[in-house]
Amino acid sequence: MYAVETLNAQFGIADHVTFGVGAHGAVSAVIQHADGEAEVALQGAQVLRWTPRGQAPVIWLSPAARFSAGKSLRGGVPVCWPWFGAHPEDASKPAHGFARNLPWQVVATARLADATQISLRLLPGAAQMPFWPYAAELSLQIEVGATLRLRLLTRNTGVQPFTLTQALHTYLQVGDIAQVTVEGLAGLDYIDRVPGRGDVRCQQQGAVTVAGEVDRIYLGAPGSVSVTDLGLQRRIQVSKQGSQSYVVWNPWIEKSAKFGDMGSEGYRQMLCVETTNAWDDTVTVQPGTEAVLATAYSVAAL
Ligand code: TA6
Repeated sequence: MYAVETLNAQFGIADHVTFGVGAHGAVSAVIQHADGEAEVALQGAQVLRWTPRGQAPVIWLSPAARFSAGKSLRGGVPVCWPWFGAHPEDASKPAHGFARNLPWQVVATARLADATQISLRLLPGAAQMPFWPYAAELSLQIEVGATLRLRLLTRNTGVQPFTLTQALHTYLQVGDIAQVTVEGLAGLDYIDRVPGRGDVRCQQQGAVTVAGEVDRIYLGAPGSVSVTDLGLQRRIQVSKQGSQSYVVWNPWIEKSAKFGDMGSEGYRQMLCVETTNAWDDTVTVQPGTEAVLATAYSVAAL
């Protein structure tokens, strides 16, 4: 499916963009810049890791992550599109849509002043028509440096509008989840998605902490949030555009064990803070127009 030699000939940039097969088994691009390094799997255009210079990795990839065609690796930044979570009408369809499970094409790479950039594209085809009967072009632009920037662009290339829910489903690496707080969501309503809680609507009191399974869709969340990690003595700043919701998720012990690909105690070293269009934060894309979901991550020592 991917010819690494051809990719390096066409899109490789010495010391900045190199294609190969990673330890996890996926064909990926290693993206380098003086201020940071990342790896992007071509299946799903999935950022697998990002490490700013002088920092511990910021994007978490499960130590048990192993590539298999058609399934995203556990961790990184899975692209959930054209729906977030279970399909609204048919639970037999893949959770979080199909974009993360399909091979994307590299369209460009570039050296910028403050980052190294790679752009990838997905054209949903006949195989998706039975359950997503629309014409669209999906592209993801990734910029790697001291900041990690992701820009997911959906263009409606058909003649009928469609409505999206979507997410950049980011797994952040933390020192110990017991010493982590998320600021910037206080006072917002959230939907509690933990099974058995009935999708009850709650209000966030103060900073978010995790001492059990957390699966929340925060609504009316226009701005940025920060993740304070006492274990790694750092603060991760998350900003976004094109979204009014965030998802905060940690599977905790029991669900991690059921997944089987979280690694032992993996749940202690990760927290998903996802930039989303989820729940009632949907996006309708008219023919000939485009919608952008963008997010950026930066880190500062405490
Ligand atoms: O974003 C949180 C969530 O929807 C959880 O409910 C859980 O399902 C998680 O995504 C991971 O989903 P996945 O299909 O990647 O195992």
